[in-house]
Amino acid sequence: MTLKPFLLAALASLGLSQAASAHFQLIFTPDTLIERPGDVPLKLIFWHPFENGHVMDMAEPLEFYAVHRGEKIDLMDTLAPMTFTGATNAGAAFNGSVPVKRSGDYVLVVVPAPYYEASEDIFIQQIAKSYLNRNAIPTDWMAPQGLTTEIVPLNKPTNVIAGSTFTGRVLAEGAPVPGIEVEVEYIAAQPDMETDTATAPTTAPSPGGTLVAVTDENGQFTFGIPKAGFWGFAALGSGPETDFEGKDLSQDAVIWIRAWDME
Ligand SMILES: [Cu+2]
Repeated sequence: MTLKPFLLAALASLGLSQAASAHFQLIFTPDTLIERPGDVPLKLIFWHPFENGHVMDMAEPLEFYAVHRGEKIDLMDTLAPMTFTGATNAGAAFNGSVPVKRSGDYVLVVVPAPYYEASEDIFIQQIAKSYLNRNAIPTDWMAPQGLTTEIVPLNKPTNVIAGSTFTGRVLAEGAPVPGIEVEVEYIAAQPDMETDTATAPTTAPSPGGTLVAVTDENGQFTFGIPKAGFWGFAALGSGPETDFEGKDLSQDAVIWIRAWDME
């Protein structure tokens, strides 16, 4: 959505939610290359971070874990509810953390509870991954994590150069998903780790609406990364589950990558 604030306010006054599109499940921490071993703080937020838009209420996730050197580290015990405040509203979110001790990749995975979107009368479940790395040693990023649906990166997701491209492969139960829409998002307003609020956006969505790529016959898409920062990709309805509690379910796969400027 690229609605102007006055329009958002008008919609809000009608009691409509603004979760129409470009909503993204975040697993956020500002520093993804971990220099010192220790607990790295994480935030789980269901939000529209490109436009600093509507924050949706998250329920407690079904699963939240990291994978390091093929081993699962359960992170559910680290979760604590918090309220995250964006430009237009505040919503239920979670703080958590991951212990990063050894060199290598830490693949972060959240399987949220399905979220009920009243304006569309559907449930949305965005199964999301993001990536941390310590000491530039690659260990896990190339591997699918065996999720119901997921986007497997074909470029190292912790080190994409702005001006290059990112390619991902959308899988459902391990098989490629052709011809599916992938929405593209930028974290223009980074969450402030101390205050649980959105910082001022550094840019805004382009006027043509949501950025979209479509997967080819191998389930792959490519997007040119124009700018350093956090980019997200959401394959809409890529998962095999299509209903929940008698209503339509959009089971989406989300991946977050980190792009850098060449110095
Ligand atoms: Cu939305």
